[in-house]
Amino acid sequence: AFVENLLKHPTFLDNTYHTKFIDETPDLFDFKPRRDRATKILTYIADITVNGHPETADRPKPGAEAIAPKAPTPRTKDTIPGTRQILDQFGPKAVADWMRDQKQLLITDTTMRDGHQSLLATRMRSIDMVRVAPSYAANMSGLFSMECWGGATFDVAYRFLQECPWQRLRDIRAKMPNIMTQMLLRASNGVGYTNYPDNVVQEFVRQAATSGVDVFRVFDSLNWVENMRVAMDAVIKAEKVCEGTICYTGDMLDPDRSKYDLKYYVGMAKELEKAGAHVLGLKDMAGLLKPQAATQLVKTLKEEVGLPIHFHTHDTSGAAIATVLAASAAGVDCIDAAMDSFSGNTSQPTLGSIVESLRGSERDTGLDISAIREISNYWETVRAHYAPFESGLQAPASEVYLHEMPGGQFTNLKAQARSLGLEERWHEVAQTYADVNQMFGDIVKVTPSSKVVGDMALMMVSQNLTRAQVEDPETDVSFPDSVVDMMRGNLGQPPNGFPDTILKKVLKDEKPNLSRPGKHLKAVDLEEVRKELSTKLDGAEIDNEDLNGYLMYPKVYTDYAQRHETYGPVRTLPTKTFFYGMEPSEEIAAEIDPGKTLEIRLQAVADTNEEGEVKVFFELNGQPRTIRVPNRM
Ligand code: BTN
Ligand code: 3PY
Ligand code: ZN
Repeated sequence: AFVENLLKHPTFLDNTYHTKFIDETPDLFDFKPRRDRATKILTYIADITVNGHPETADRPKPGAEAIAPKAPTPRTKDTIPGTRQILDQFGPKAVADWMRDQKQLLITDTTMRDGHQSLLATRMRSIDMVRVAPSYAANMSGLFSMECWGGATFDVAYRFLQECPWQRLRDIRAKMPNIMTQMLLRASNGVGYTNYPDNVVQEFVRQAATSGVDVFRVFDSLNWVENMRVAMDAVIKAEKVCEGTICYTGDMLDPDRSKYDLKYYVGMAKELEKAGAHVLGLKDMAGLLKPQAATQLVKTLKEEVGLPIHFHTHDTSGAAIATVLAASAAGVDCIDAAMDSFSGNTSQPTLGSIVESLRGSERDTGLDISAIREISNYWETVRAHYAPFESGLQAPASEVYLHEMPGGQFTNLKAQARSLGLEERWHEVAQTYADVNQMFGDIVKVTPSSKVVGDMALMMVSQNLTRAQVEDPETDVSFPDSVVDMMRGNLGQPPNGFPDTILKKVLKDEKPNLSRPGKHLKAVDLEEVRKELSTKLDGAEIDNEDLNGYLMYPKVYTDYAQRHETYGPVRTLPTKTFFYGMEPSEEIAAEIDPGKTLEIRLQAVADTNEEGEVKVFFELNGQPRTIRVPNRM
């Protein structure tokens, strides 16, 4: 068995065998049958080639425009100093001072996070991001930051893309050493959908900072500053940029909706400043801030609060660029935009168009439009590979001012409605979403509170329930778990709490918990959990990144880890291969370690035998290899 293990060991197969190899490679003495990474990857390709990928079945296929993406040539090999160097050399307060001193409008590129979260159900794979990172570093070094982590990307990476989100972060960071990376952190909800114990949030932030996050946009889904402090303090402790964030909702200028008026936002901004934020984030997750309101809000916040302001919006209405330009004229320091081919509709407004709109003005961004076009062309080719995840949304719409759904939720909820057979009743879902919001007391709707409102709206439409019926003490209603959880206080409290009518109806005699959820959650014994996870995974070594993945998402993480054991580093496969497998005579390359590349050619696929298995014939680095997989079709 030893010799067999030795001969099959990837290092041996790849001719990098050397005399110290046996001493340094104790797994040769582990006689459990263990397959090398090349075999694992071939197994994955064979399986997808024969059975298809479950996520792309019955979805539109990429067209002829889905050619292999080629990143623009970096215009220099030198590292041009950027915002990252300011942070590393002088710290987060210096970044904030620098922001305030700039005349030009600063820009964060959201393509690698919110752009694909809002347009492609968060399905963009790391390889498509990492490949273009050197082009950004060389050709777009004037960007303020690159949003590339957090929000929904964390669990989607494990859950659907079979890749490690931490590795994505490290790889982008390594190839883009001059632009600050940015993440979206849901405060006490981490990158999950519920509040975590304080020490889990602290440990997550520490690890994210260690693995490469520079700017943390911290928000709470009910705008409760009290529930943001643990996360904000952890960012400050890690000496990274803490962007304490206000979520914008409703319509500040509507006298009938005075709950979220100018005074409310100024008050919250002051609280965030006191809590130690370096930058004030203004997060308009649904794209509700109108140009006139932006002028007033930004002007007032600049006067009343000393922090630089970073504005984020979505173009669901089609009016986002007008709002960005109004905010710019009112003195906002930084804004978010997506590269042109990943912009518009539920995503961010168009980066190149903002740059062009400001050209020659006082707030000229100084970014190179030809570099932007090249990078946007790259993203266009990337996007073509994700056709199965396109939402089919045809046009922007003012209906967003009615339903107020966040850009990241809109297409998701639409897909959920479709799967419940409610597709033709979508506008009813939108109206019901608005009704639920009022029933809950007019709350901020952003992950995870937006999911609760969405769950309730879908339940009501599918059961033909009106708001009046739900509120009627005489009608029996069975509420979604997420609604019960939120009414119990497990996401914290909105301004003035939840209305009594809905609380009584959902909780009956149970008393809600009105204090910060983290106060009641017991600290987790991290080393105990590490042992528990290791045991679950047959004694595997658990590093801090793995531990943090498991703490956020126990089942999603272990499922990922088990599939990783079977399929190996499939993140290195081209996106087309990952979702569709290979065709006979096709050749691809997968770089499984720096400088270590597998050249894979699919020779042929045999017929299914009597045991229901299919033999798939490959050439791996010129050597024939046969893989057998079950035919599950
Ligand atoms: C998932 O959707 O469950 C994650 C993607 C990886 C699933 C792999 S793909 C090959 C094999 N066939 C399946 O149906 N699931 C696994
Ligand atoms: C997220 O939390 O994922 C969001 O994008 C909220 O806007
Ligand atoms: Zn957003």
